[in-house]
Amino acid sequence: MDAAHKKVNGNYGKDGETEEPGTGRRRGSMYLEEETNKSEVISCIFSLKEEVGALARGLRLFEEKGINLTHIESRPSGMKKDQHEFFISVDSSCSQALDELKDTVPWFPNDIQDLDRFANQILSYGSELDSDHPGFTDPVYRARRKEFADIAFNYRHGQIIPRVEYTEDEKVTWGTVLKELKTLYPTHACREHNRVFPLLEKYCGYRQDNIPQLEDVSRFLQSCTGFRLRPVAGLLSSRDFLAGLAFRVFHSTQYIRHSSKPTYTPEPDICHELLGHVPLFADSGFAQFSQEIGLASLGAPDEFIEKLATVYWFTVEFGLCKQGSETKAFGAGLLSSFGELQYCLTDKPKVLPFDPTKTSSQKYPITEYQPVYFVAESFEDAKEKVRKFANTIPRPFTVRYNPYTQSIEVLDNT
Ligand code: HBI
Ligand code: NLE
Ligand code: FE
Repeated sequence: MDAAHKKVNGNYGKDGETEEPGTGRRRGSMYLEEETNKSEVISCIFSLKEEVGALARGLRLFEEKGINLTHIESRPSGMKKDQHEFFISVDSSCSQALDELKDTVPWFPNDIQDLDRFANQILSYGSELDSDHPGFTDPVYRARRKEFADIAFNYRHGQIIPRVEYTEDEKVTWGTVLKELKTLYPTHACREHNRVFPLLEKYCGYRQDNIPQLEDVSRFLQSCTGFRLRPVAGLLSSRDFLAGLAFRVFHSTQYIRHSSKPTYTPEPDICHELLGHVPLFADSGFAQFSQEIGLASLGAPDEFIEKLATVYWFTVEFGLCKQGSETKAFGAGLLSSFGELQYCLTDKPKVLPFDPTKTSSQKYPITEYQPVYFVAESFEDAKEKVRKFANTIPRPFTVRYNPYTQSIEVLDNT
């Protein structure tokens, strides 16, 4: 074995624990990781689901690109029982072709269980707070955040979401946020939010003196639209976060904002998730719209992920919609913030019609009220527009969610 080969093998084991192998049923499934070395041999690893013909189909991709393989070996995947990992070397003259193949399609989850792989990919470790966070200097708050982060890190698909006993301090914070927002909902929230909210009070323990449990809320959502919650330690990348929506899975934080600032936080927290997001995910039109963004994101190139994240921002987070002759709020960031919910329907911000081609390139601040909002005609209309927009994303396949198997079906366009 040459030195280069050893080097790659060294990474092989390490990366096997943290990286994202694909499933090999299609182009988008192949995850390639490359190593170059002095002797001009290029090596990489990819993984395939164990099924008849998987390797033959995988190797055909190399053939199509005219890539000459000089070495191949395999081992069972340490991460997934039904997968094998393949270590290959190619001629250095094939480096560009290999880059093209790697760029073809980023990895994305195929089955709902694949979402377990996102758990420890939190942007800047979940329990670490930025130094300007009000809880940064509070050791009690920091320790508490660590407890929540551990629940999320250990969670696996299909498990019951662990119940949390919230402290008196935390309940007071929740009560304050809920009380203030409830005075605005009748006039400022969209009709879907106002329709669902009483059901959450009736079935899920939404009360001023009680912070609802994610498990109860998740079950309720599943009975409404099939959406479910999964606990998450902090911010996921846009790509990971949006992929969850394709499976009707919403990654939800479980901790609450610091008590010193109940009316505003730049981070998602349980108030934001339960008061802002959950009521809308119980609406079938909105659920379909959200899943559509998620499906559009699967395997999309980075620049489109950014565009879809922006579309998400101006709809699911900060969207306005027409209802009769009025404009109402449906974005969760509005519905969980007393100040911004009031502000968004005044004449101070600029309001533009929702149009994904334009909306997707609008710049926005994340720690202050939005200077620009977009208003949708309806969830149905917004969904159609996102679907058309998704068709402009360069992908060599189309995707469809199969709710019976809870997996993504890929239709090859090539
Ligand atoms: N991660 N946990 C979590 N919660 C969010 O609301 C969230 C996220 N990552 C990205 C994100 N939201 C959006 O701003 C878009 O990038 C999708
Ligand atoms: N600013 C919102 C709030 O205070 O509830 C949270 C927004 C999270 C994206
Ligand atoms: Fe949110």
